[in-house]
Amino acid sequence: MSEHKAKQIGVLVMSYGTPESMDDVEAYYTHIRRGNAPTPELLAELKGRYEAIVGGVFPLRENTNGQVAGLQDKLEQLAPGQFVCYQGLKHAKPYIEDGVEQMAKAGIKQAVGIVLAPHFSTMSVGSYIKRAQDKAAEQGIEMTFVKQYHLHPKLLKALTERVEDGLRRLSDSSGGEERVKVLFSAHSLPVKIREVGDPYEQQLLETSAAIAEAANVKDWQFTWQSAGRTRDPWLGPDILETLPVLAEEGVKAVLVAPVGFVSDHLEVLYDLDIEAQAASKELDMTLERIAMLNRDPLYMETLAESVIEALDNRKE
Ligand code: FEC
Repeated sequence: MSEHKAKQIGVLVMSYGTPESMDDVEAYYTHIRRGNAPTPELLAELKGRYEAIVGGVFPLRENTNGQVAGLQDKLEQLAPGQFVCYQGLKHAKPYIEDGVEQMAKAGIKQAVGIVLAPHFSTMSVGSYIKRAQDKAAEQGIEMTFVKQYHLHPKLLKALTERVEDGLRRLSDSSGGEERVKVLFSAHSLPVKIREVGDPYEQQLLETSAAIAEAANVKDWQFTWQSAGRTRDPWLGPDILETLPVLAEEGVKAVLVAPVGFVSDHLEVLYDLDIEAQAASKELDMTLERIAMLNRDPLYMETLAESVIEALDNRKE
């Protein structure tokens, strides 16, 4: 092991993961379902959704790769030679454990973990952290984690700019319609997260309120999306329930801001751009969506500063 590597800090950048090809969808879905293979109907339905987003491409892979590279560049600017990024995915290769193992093989002794999702839930970020922590302990790596960054000023700035831009587009596409509603959204989770005092809902509302204030948006609300296909009750209302209520209230134009997500992927490109878009057309409403962050420089700075801060806090 080189002396240099032993002093470098590993950064485990964790993301949801996506299949590598259509043949991979079954294994991916089985992993999401904790080893239970989906029924043929569920599998066909999921493959259909991937087919619908530009013919079965998996944009999340390229976007995650870009974000990891972008974070590495930004860290290099802020602290030359100090950090080296590794990727660890929740439901696809390279898995979180693979990323930790790669760090160990490279001789890394100290690492910071960060998830490409700004809000903490025991069921989301908490479970990424647990897997990374367990593997790091086994490999003798000392790890610290960024748990959330939902109020980082640069994240809020990037999202506020997108809301302002979305409102301009909406004004053009709806012919200057006055009854405009901004709908902030995020991935739903099972209602049982409330039993453990999970901060997820509160953090999402805080992000939404901060952006609304900065963009001077008076008429907004939060709604859920993309609930899983399980028997558990999920947090609601879902966007597909919210849209008809808004139409009933006379809202004619909606800007969706999926602040719980940071990339273009299935839950945005299908659930919003295809499904919610079709629902709004049925209701005679205009719907626009804010652009996703992907490799936005302000998002890269948010991640880099959060990593450095987590490391500094640990040293104190
Ligand atoms: O583009 C892609 O290929 C992947 C898009 C994708 C993202 C994503 C993010 C989150 N999920 C979260 C929670 C759950 C829970 C279940 C669940 C199920 C699915 C299924 C697909 C899927 N999720 Fe996902 N999620 C993405 C895709 N998710 C596909 C399976 C089919 C379906 O139900 O639609 C339910 C698991 C179970 O069966 O018990 C819970 C959360 C996030 C946002 C935070 C994060 O990125 O980690 C929370 C992107």
